[in-house]
Amino acid sequence: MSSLVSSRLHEDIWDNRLLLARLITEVENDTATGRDALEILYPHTGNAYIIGITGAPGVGKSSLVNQLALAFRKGTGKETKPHVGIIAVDPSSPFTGGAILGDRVRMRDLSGDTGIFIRSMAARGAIGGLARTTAQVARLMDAAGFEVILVETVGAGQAEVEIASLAHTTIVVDAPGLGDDIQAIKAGILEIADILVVNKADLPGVENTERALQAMLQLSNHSGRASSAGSSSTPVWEVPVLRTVSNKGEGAFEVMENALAHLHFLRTSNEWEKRQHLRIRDEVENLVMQTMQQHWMKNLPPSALDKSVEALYSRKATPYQTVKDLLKLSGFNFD
Ligand SMILES: Nc1nc2c(ncn2[C@@H]2O[C@H](COP(=O)(O)OP(=O)(O)O)[C@@H](O)[C@H]2O)c(=O)[nH]1
Ligand SMILES: [Mg+2]
Repeated sequence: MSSLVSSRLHEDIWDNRLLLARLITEVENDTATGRDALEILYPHTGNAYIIGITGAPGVGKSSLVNQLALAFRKGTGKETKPHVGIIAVDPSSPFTGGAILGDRVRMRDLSGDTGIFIRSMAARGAIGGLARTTAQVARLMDAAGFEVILVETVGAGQAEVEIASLAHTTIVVDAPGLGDDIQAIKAGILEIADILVVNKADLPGVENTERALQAMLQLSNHSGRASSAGSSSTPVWEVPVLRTVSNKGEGAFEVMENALAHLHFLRTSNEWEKRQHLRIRDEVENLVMQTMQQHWMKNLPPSALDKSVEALYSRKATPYQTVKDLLKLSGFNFD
């Protein structure tokens, strides 16, 4: 076991931000140290409230995340301030790319506050998939005592929808004038929204964007949620549509309050348990598949796959039989 990981890891990571940063790198690289850390820390996780913030590039996600972090740090004045972890995932940018720097600059309001920890990640370099890595980085922050974790993703493809499903509350951000209202439904993004935010409410066209979102919400209500809405005993979450001007900090407090209301809804209905169980099941299934695949590849004789491809190419072998043979060569036997 590496010197980074000890049985005291939970206490160490709690007050050692540098250790957290190093463990995140280990997890991103899927090293043995990273895996050991995740195993040791697992009993200390499950406490963080994870909020996903997603939407097209340029709508103002980073600006909103910045403002939300500040809002959570200010709190409502009653309770102790939560520690806020931020994970900014931008699959389109390499690790040294401009977007990362841009995020750093934009999030500079937050620097100096030791209750906030920011980590940028890019798709390239995420071994074993961005969704897995993001979930594990969130878990490290959770174990390190961050009560609120904000995950910013570009809402484009399936991977980003998966990352968003990591969140307890998903905020989908739109903005006027981008013409991406239709895009949002296409990507299935609207279905995952617990809260809709129209950012850049200072720009013309905000009413149009709002109206388009409301209309789409009604459509999806009629199809998807009609049955649960019908029974009066089942609590139903009505997706709010909120306005923000995130570069000026307007509206972030309401977004936070709505997020907390959604958290309360999850806790008081059976949704929380249901979602957690689904997520854990998903994770185990994915890990089993990944582990089997790795085992298969590791134990396969060097040229076996090439030979099989050649045999299939010349029609001397058949696909299903080949798969059986290849699995057998790695020690799997399904007969
Ligand atoms: N006019 C206006 N500009 C905004 C607002 N929020 C963010 N911006 C600007 O929009 C640009 C993109 O913002 P950013 O937060 O990086 O968007 P992201 O790509 O979704 O993370 C930046 O230049 C921001 O300053 C807003 O509410 N109104
Ligand atoms: Mg951003």
